[in-house]
Amino acid sequence: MTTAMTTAMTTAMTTTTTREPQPAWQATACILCENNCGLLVQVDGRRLAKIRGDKAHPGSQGYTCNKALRLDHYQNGGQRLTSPLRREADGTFTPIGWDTAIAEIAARLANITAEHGGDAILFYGAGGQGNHLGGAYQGALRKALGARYHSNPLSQEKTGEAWVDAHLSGGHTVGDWEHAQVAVFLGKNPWQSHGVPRARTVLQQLAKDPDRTMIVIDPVRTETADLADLHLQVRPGTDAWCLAAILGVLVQEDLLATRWLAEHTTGLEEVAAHLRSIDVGGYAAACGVPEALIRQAAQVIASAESVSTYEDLGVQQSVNSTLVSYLNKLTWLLVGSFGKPGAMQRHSWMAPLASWSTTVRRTPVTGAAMFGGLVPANVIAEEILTDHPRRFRALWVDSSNPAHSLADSASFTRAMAALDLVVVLDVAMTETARHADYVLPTASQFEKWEATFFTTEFPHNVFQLRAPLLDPLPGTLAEPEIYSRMVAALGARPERVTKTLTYAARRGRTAYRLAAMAALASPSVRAVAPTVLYETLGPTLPDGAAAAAVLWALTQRVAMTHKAAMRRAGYGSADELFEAILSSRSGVVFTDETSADSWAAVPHPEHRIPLVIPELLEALDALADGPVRHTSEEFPVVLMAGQRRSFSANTIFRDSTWAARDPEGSLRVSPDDLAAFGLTDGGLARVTTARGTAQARVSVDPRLQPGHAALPNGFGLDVPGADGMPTRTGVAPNDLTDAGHRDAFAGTPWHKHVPARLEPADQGF
Ligand SMILES: Nc1nc2c(c(=O)[nH]1)N[C@H]1C(S)=C(S)[C@@H](COP(=O)(O)OP(=O)(O)OC[C@H]3O[C@@H](n4cnc5c(=O)[nH]c(N)nc54)[C@H](O)[C@@H]3O)O[C@H]1N2
Ligand SMILES: Nc1nc2c(c(=O)[nH]1)N[C@H]1C(S)=C(S)[C@@H](COP(=O)(O)OP(=O)(O)OC[C@H]3O[C@@H](n4cnc5c(=O)[nH]c(N)nc54)[C@H](O)[C@@H]3O)O[C@H]1N2
Ligand code: SF4
Ligand SMILES: [Mo]
Repeated sequence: MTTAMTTAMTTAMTTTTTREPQPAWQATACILCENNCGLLVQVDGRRLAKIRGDKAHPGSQGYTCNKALRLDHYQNGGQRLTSPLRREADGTFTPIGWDTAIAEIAARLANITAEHGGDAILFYGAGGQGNHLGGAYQGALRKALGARYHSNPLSQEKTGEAWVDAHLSGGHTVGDWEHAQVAVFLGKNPWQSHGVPRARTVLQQLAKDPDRTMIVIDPVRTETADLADLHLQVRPGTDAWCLAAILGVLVQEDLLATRWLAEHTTGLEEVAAHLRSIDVGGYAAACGVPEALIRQAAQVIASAESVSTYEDLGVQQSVNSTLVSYLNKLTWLLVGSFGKPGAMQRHSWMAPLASWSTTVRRTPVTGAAMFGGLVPANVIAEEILTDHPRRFRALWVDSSNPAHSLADSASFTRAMAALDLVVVLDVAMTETARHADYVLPTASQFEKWEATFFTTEFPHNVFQLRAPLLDPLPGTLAEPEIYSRMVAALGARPERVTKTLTYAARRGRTAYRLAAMAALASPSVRAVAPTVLYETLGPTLPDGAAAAAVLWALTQRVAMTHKAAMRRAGYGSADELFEAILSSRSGVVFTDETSADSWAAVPHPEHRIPLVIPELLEALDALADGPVRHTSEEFPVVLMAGQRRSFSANTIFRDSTWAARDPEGSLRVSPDDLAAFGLTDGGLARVTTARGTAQARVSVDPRLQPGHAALPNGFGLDVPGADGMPTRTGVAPNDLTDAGHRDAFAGTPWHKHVPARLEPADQGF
């Protein structure tokens, strides 16, 4: 052994023995999309120093995509708020104490309800992609104020689908991706946006398996389309014709699951009558897909043992979106692909994310239908910018950035200015917070107990309660505490019951359950139940997990509504499930479901699915002479304002350096359009729509068809630079969109279909 080697070994040994103990790997989850992949994180000081997938997470099983590894840019990259702020008459913000903030806001809200009623207060948001636990407490504040109007980003995407589902199977449906023989992605690019758990692995498995088929309906040759067996490359906005043609083939070529339909559905004859006359060739031409390919897709779907479909923003934020949801669901219903392995399924919830009802309330001013129980995001500004006596007077925003994410940011900002009171709960000074009267700084999602209610997996539905990785930043509070203080300040805390339940909680869960059931018989207690649980059961929960108190009630609900599935998952009672959630850091399978559960959930007589939705059959007929194009000579290009990419994540990252590639979020154009509009790859373009104009970096993308261009979502944030002045990176997509461009039924936006003009931008722009 040489001296050098001995020295090296001694050094190595010394380093090993004196090395600081490695920080522990702590379990949490990614907060960037609905899959919430389980993560293990090593914290160094206040930094999320090392991040990897958590193999013990029952849903993601160690999987992550590239984005999760950048989460320190969320925790430490943005301009965190550390004090409540009040806007003064001159527009500047004054830091104020929490007690002052809560008292002043409560007094102003009480004045508004006294003068105009609780319906004058609109609540927007209550959780983003990673944080829904706080939202579970917001209901208590809404009820304390008698506020019945609320909304969130689902009203920009899923409400049309929710209404269709409410008619058909009665609730949210999801694909059984691991088992589906045919998987259809409609306006959905899971390679980039996920949605399907462990998406890239599942897509690759589908692509490799010769017995399974993947069909992608997308105008763009996406990464998902690269893996597909059949790519129906529709012209943007023409999916209704494409799906109607597929359905036409199913009926006209006798490809229906006739016996299954007779047994499990009603209304087949009426629906078939509308499909029998469809001019398949004509509709194929309208959507730009070869007729032979449409016929082949129909054959594949009809002969499959099981079909699962996923429709997302490519159709839900485009023309005819509610009709397209209906036609999509008819494709799997008419071939009998519901409630069997590999097919579409109903599923359990820890807490439902919306209401699935065919009885629809309307908004107070414009009378817009509130599918899913939500005020359509696209009408909010109109509901405010009017002298109508029932207009909204106050807006409460939590975990959302509507001044950036709703169509036509300029009109939304004007609407905010017209209100008597705007309160924003956020971790950072956002485009929305900037226009608030009060900004309340919250602890980040890694500084508090958190969870999401994106429990949409079948057959193994997963719920994870995340423990904090770090202490809250001084000056911040978690949302459950803010809601609890607000309810108390409004005088809505039931003092006597709170005392009784505090005492019962100390005596154990059984005593607590009995006392809580008695107390909840009173409507005024029930109204603020979440904050009562937080204040009474909360303090008895281990490790400061008071925010988990609401889960006690939710697990009781699971035990009532999904008892058998909960038992199959290994929990004999609600309390057993609650304890498992509290002690498991990587999440639990809370229900193990079967296709029989799917059928049991169908709420109609004999669990038969009624196929007829009269309004939508009328809309189907209207396609025969409906407008196929919405572009014009002035605005010849269809701009997709908000494409999901490998470095886009809504507006969760405010630090533009998080993106390892394309930090400006370029405007993608087809090679033909590059030439046609005189643009240069890497140069600047001016994008103009009827609503606004913006300048973007051009990147040529052969995946796009001519006449179709794309900007990413989440860009164009106004973040203070080194000099304190706001600097903007990339284009804010909703400077270009029009709130009036929305679905006739659901009011959902046409973000993916914005007629635009592209020109070279000179340096002086
Ligand atoms: N990387 C990343 N992932 C995300 C997010 C993110 O910001 N970044 N956000 C999350 C959120 S909030 C959501 S809701 C999901 C959304 O996930 P997706 O819906 O998958 O995302 P998009 O890229 O908006 O649109 C999907 C596809 O629609 C296609 N499309 C555009 N126009 C049309 C059309 O007329 N017809 C059809 N059939 N397709 C069309 C586009 O080419 C695109 O491939 O992603 C989630 N995941
Ligand atoms: N043009 C166009 N517009 C779109 C879309 C599009 O494709 N094109 N997509 C739409 C879709 S699908 C969606 S989902 C929306 C998303 O848009 P938004 O609803 O605005 O959601 P995010 O951008 O995710 O913003 C989340 C906010 O929560 C804050 N936050 C983070 N952590 C916490 C926390 O712990 N507590 C609190 N209180 N706040 C926190 C963040 O700072 C951020 O301000 O955008 C919609 N708007
Ligand atoms: S798929 Fe990616 S962005 Fe979505 S939760 Fe998992 S790691 Fe995060
Ligand atoms: Mo979304």
